[in-house]
Amino acid sequence: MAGDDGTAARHERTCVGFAVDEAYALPMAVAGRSLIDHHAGAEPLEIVVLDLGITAPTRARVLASWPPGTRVRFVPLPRENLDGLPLSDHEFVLHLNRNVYGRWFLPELLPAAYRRLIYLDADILVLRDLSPLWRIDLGGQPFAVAQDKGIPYVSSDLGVPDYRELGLPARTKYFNAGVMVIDLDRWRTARIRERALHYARSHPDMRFADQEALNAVSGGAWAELPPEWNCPVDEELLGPRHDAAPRIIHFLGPDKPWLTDVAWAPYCQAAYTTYLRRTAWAKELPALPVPRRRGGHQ
Ligand SMILES: [Mn+2]
Repeated sequence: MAGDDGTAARHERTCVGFAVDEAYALPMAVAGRSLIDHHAGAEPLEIVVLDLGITAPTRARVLASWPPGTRVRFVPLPRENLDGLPLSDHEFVLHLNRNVYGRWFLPELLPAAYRRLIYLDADILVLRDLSPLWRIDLGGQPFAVAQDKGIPYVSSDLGVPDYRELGLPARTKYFNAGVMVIDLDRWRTARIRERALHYARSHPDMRFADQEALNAVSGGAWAELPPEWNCPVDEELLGPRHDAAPRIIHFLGPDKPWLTDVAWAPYCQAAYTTYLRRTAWAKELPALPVPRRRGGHQ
């Protein structure tokens, strides 16, 4: 039946989304290249970039970093949308600027044809085919995410300080927002963006920006991804004795592999350099100076 066919076709439409500014175009080019090079699904890969101020030459450089034929769409978000959103002075998030909130706007800026969005931070590397996430069961929840290894519960340090006032049990799991599989209809119906914005504007002392607000408003109502979909990079993971099988590795925190003043372990730098060499930034490092304080957003 035509109706059934239409529904089925819509279910097929999944896109991968990034949300970056000029300074994070380089890591996005690297992350995107690692994603594309592992893509083995039958569905064509479609990438949507929420553009938080990428210049035209840098946009061209991103496109030159990815194989011809990759379907890429840039969607601009005016910065005024992010005015007044809180940034804390906690040491672990001093590198973040307001663009960290940009990802909240991505679901509503996508064409209606898309059913599912796989949001990726730019500070990640994809090491396996992501196609299983196209149809992973979300159990009726608006999104699937992995529990945060460093902030496992809302009651953890850097978790959700107001968890009691929100009626959340102390052991409510806390997730990392760097990899999210989003059911777009449910995200919009649950008004995640509006509720997170309201939370952020009414909690100016928030410690962990977008991630804290998303955890606060979802209150544990999310599907859980196995940890291999969002593995923080540490010695345990990438060292000689690791036995994990990461599908996505995530360079959490203020130290990033594209910053030349960070001394990464050789095996960690090698993983990054493999994909960096396949981009249009391969021959010039460092390509973009990123200030250490408030210079990043992921
Ligand atoms: Mn990140």
